[in-house]
Amino acid sequence: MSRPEDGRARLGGFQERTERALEATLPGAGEEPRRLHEAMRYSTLDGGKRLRPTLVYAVGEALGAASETLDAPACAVELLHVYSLVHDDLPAMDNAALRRGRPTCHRRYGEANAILVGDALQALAFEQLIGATTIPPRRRLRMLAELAATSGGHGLVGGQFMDLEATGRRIDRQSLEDIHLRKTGALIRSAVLLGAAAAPQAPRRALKAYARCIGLAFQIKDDILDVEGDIQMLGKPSGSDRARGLTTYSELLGTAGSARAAAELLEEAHGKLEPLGERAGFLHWLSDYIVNREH
Ligand code: GRG
Repeated sequence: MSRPEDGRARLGGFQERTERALEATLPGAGEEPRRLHEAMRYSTLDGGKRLRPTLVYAVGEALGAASETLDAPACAVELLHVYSLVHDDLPAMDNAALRRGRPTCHRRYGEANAILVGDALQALAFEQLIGATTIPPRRRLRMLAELAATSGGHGLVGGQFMDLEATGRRIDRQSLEDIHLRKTGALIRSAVLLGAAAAPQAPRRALKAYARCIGLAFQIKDDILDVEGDIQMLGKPSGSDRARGLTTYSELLGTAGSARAAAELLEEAHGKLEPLGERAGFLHWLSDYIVNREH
């Protein structure tokens, strides 16, 4: 992508498309039980950078997938992400007060309701894919298998479990990487692989390696922002990871060392996109954006 403004415009386009697709997917606020559906909409709509759905669209389009087959996987990944945020913010986990610049779901709707909101969002993610009949059944099954693996004990839930066990203990870089590859990394991998699964052919091995690099780089940047960012930009207070006693990249490598590690992973990520050639223009731009973002 030659001009930065072209990248921004495409990101904006995918963000708007995601918003429309989510709006069409979520139950209406007037549907019973109303408060549950209102809370699901509150947590999901009108917020967030939509990086994961954008990755679905970007990978799918680069590989020639029909654009109407990408809305369902893009929504599914974002719904799973929002579920993980709602549950991660709960008092038993992060006990966070703010998310995306607003009170967290449990602060606004109560703890028990927020647990149910997360559960319902997770189920909706799978329903989305099951009902996406424009995607041939074999490809849909592949997407469902990937999303299920991302959700379970070897993915988000396992990573969160390990994270809780490591709270208050200093862990080494290898263990930290292991946790983040299951949490943040797994969702980003799903986004990339669901986009790939929508296409007739995909260089899956290169894309998996790309997703690994960009997932880790995303997390390292998240840790840097947790030290350097401010509440206005982040939509939540900074310093929350350290306050919870979690080991962070910034703590292990220092801010300059973390920035170097992120830059190395970014360079590696660019290299992994080589098999896509010129079709990967926007993915290159998006990779830079993920690592250089300010929130
Ligand atoms: C299953 C409870 C449970 C948790 C799963 C992925 C995960 C584990 C928790 C997410 C919580 C979290 C804050 C992780 C740190 C990195 C991260 C995913 C930050 C938020 O992602 P952004 O910056 O957020 O893309 P927006 O709001 O832009 O979508």
